Amino acid sequence: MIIGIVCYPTFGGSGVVATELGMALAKRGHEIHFITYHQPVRLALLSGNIHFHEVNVPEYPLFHYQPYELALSSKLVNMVKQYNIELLHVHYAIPHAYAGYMAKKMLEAEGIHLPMVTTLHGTDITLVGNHPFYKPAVTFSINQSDEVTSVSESLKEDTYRHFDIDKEIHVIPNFIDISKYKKDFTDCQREMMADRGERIITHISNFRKVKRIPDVIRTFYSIQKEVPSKLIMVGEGPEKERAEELSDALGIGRKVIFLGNSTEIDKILSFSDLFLLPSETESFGLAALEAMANGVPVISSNAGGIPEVNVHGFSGFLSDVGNCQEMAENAISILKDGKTLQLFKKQAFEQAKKFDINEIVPMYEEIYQKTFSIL
Ligand code: GMT
Repeated sequence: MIIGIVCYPTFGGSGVVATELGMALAKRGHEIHFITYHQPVRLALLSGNIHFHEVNVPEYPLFHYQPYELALSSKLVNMVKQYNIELLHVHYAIPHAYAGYMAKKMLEAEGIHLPMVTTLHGTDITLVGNHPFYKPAVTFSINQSDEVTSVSESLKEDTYRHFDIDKEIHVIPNFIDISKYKKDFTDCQREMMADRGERIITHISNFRKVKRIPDVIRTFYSIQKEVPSKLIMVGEGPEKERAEELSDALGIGRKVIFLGNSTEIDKILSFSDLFLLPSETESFGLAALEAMANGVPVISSNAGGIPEVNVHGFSGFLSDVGNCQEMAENAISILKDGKTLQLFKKQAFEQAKKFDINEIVPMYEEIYQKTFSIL
């Protein structure tokens, strides 16, 4: 199949999933065209089946807001015609499903049929898309998609609850390539981050409010009182400065390492002992799955789709949002002795295996086929 993929090219989960999916589909023989405003951060262009087309938005002083949707839908039309793209898969409803629908209609006027699959990722439904300024457009473009998928049951339910949707939503969970996860780190990499005898606790996110970054710091504050440890904070975002201030105020500034955005997530996770994800809402929690695939148990909130990924008492523990005390107690119960930690590491990896790419990618292929069969 010749497939156009539209996504955010950033470090965010939806862009990561779209990129990994595109690369996996290319390996399975499909021709993939990424159409977005930058080359996606995880994209390896070392395959003949992968193409990248940049969307440029010319600046014009009359425009207070530059019209990205317009540029994207025009680019989609041009790329579909130039490369005979047979299907469009858009990740994140805003504005991708809307721009995709416009492209579809423009092509229809020229006698070209372009099926469109929309994948909902979370904040496009639970936070941003819900805003009255966006809601009618989001509802319309979901309903006009040929097929709709969501990354968890929880997100599917949220979508039906918040929007007037008359389409079936198929749940296709996020995935990892389990064959990539081998413990090949050396002690020297670990020792750059922590002293011998210290546990390494990690958090990775976009540092938005929804991630409850102060809860990460507070939970770690209680953990390090009982278990010698370091906290590695990976990512950039609006809450980062506040987190640095809070660490200093609690007197643990030297134990909290802020690394910024990283393209070496797996390396960092491979020498981590525990992952913290206390989010307010989370449709799936891809970062938690990536941690588990690296054999890292997860201490998380029980919000949204996280319980579909992290199993309480097996791959880690879940608590109510904001219950930092319980999160810290659960973390200490895993970290306090080597035997328990090894058991949870093994179990985290076992749980991650259920989300192997080989199980999940065929589900998308099936959805793609469905869009052709209803022609
Ligand atoms: O909030 C983020 O982490 C970024 C956001 C995105 O759209 O890139 O992530 C959402 O999609 C991810 C991939 O499907 C999910 O794993 C995240 O849970 C989801 N974030 C939220 O629901 C807050």
